[in-house]
Parts: sequence; C-alpha cells; structure tokens
Amino acid sequence: MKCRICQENITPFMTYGRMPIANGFLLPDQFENEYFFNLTPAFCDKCLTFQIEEQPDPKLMFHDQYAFFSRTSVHMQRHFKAYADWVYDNHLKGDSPFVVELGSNDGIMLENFAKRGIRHLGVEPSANVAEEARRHGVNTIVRFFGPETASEIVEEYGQADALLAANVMCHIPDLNGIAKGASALLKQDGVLIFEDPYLGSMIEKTSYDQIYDEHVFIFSALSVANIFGPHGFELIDLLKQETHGGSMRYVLARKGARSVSAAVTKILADEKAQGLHLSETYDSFRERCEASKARLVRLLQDEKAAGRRVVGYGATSKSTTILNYCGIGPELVEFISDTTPIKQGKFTPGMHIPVKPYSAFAENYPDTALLFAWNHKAEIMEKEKAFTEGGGKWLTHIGED
Ligand code: JHZ
Ligand code: ZN
Repeated sequence: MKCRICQENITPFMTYGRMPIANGFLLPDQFENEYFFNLTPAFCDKCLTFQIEEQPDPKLMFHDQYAFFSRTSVHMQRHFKAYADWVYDNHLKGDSPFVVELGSNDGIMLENFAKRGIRHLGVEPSANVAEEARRHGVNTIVRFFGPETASEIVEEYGQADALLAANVMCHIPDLNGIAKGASALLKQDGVLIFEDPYLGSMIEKTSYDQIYDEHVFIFSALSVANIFGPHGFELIDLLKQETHGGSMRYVLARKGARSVSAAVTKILADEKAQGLHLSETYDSFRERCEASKARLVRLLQDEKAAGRRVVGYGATSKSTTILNYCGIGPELVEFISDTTPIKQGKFTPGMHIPVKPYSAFAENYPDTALLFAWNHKAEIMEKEKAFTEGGGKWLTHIGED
C-alpha cells in the first residue's frame, strides 16, 4: 500500500482480520448484508504515521443514523467545557473572534462558545447529531470539511481565529485536503487545534481497540509535525489529555507566526525514547495484541466454565475491534448494556451480541462486567458502587484488572 500522507510504499505489520463498521449496530434482517473489510494497521517509517490500510467509504460510517453521541458521558461534557475555556483564554485574543469546529457532533464543545456569544460554526457530516447540536444553540452545517467548504465559510463569515477538532482529525483520510482547508480558513495568526487518542498511550497500554474503521490514523506528535509541516504549519504546543484512555492535544500555527512552547521539544524527545519512530515497536505491539487476545478469551471461557454470567458495559466503537478480533459472541458475553437509545435493541457489528438499555444491567446484575468503556472507568466506577460492593467483578481487555 501507499502511505496516505507521503505516498511511500508501506506494508501492514499485522491484521485484526475481517471487521464490520465499528458503529454499525444492526437488526437481524441486516445481518445477511453486513459490510466487512480487512483491518490492517501499518506504520510508515518515512513520515512516521500510524494508519490503517483499508478504510470503508465514509458514507458507510457517517450518516443520518450515526450511533455515537458525545453527550453520553458527563466527564466528557466537563472535558469539552474545559477545552473550550482553554481555547478562549489562550487563543482568542482579537475582537469578535470566529471559531470553527470540524466534526462538531452534538455540539458538546461549541455550545460553550455559543453560551459566551462567540461567533462559531460547526461542520458536521452526520445529520442526526448535527440536529442535536442545533437544539443546543450551536450553529451547524451538515458537510465534510475540505478546501471547498473552507472557502465557502470564508466567503460567508470571514477567516477564522481557531479551527478546532476533537476525536475527528484521526477519522479523515485526506489530511492534505484538511491542511489546505485549514490554511485557507485561518487568519495569518490563527491556530489549528485538535486532540485525538494518542499513539504513545495506545502502545504503552496495548489498547489496540483504538484501531477501527473510523480511526484511519493514530497520531503521535512526530507524525503530526510531518503531516502539517509541508502545508506551512508547525507545532507550537502539545498537551497530554486523560480522555479516551490517553489523548494528545496538538496546537499548530503557520511557521513563525507564534512562539513554540517547551512542551513540543520535550514530547518529541519522549516519543523517540519510547521508540514511536521505529518499526520494531509495532512488531512488539503485534505480539502484545496476540497475547491480549489469548488472555481475554481464556478469562471469558473460565467465567463460562464456572457458570458465571458475563455482560458487557458500554457498546463502544472500540469493542467492535475486540469482539471481532477475539471472536467473542453471545455465547461468552450475554449482552452489552449501553445508555445510547439508538444502539439499544440492536446487535453489535459482526459478532451480533444484543445491546440492551442500562436497566437490563442494573436490574439483574451479572457476575462479571466486561468494561468496554474502560476509558470512562472513573465515571463508571463512581456510578456502579452497588455492583462492585455486592461482589460484582470487572474485566477489561487491557490487563489492568
Ligand atoms: P466511548 C467514540 O468511540 C467514537 P467509542 C469516535 N469514533 C471516537 O473517535 C471516539 O469516541 C473518541 C456508553 N456508556 O466514549 C455510551 C454507558 O453505557 O468509549 C457509549 O455508547 N454508560 C467518534 O464509541 C459508550 O458507552 C456510561 O456510564 O469507543 C462509550 O463510548 C458511559 C460513560 C458510557 O467511545
Ligand atoms: Zn508516510
């Protein structure tokens, strides 16, 4: 395959096998025509970008029935308020600033600007979540972002002070198009700020479930510098985040337009110390993924042999990779409880485990809960004291238990 960023020839270092659409929760009459692709990650040792080889057509993933609503976690609502406040305090200096967000989902971040009366615009391709954003007073257009959308926005609103994204940039295969769009959209001293699950954390924790159809890239600072550098941008700041099991916030500006924080040099050096620039790192990651799979299947089989009920907690996108890679179906996990109405009453992609409302968990505790939403552990442990204190056991695939 060719690297999506620098066109170098690269080879996947492993396969997770046949995968369905990670958020493609479905009904039995759709099982027969379910879409599958091969999930094969690759690392480019020229531009240092971690990516997947094949990504399904975006229209199969982002549409008017998109199943992920950001508002389902109160911790994430707090996080996005803090993110918005930080942008406001540090990067919106001028008069009547204008902020644009890519993939603004249900408006969880932009509503914080809307409440302050800041000029803002969300660009969101999934109509149903965009509708929810509008209900929260967030000005939203239903579109994919690129150079064309950027020039239309400039024509209508003028150039932007900040272009933001959260858990979106890593979904977009044509980052060169995004970089061109960002360049057209941003003022001379404007900033491009985004955060995504961090490659360094994924390698450290073997949290391979970050890899699924939507996540075409898992970024490091090294790769982000190489992706946006050729478009005239440089990293001016980096901030580690606790969200999604370990994320990184990248701040970029036109070269020379802003001063560069010491965090940039420090984190780039840390990444080299961790070996994120070396292909050997990904070979040992593959071995740890295989060991993680064997461990999880063994644990679940032991639970079954002991006659214990296992229920999944959180029908995450990430769980699609775990379930399909490990071959875990309803014989090992009775159902998955999830608070998102659009997922309830449906079945998980590929392995077809029923997804049930939270009440199915709360009203009939299983012996063991397999925590697929492990990134929301603090919030969930707080909520589930009764289960834990009553002897309920928690399992995760990342060997933290
Ligand atoms: P959660 C999503 O991934 C999708 P997912 C996306 N592709 C992305 O990039 C990442 O976010 C960053 C439920 N839940 O946040 C709600 C409960 O049932 O780990 C959600 O369905 N009870 C855009 O899907 C799921 O779990 C709870 O108490 O892997 C969590 O999904 C809580 C807190 C959540 O993201
Ligand atoms: Zn490359």
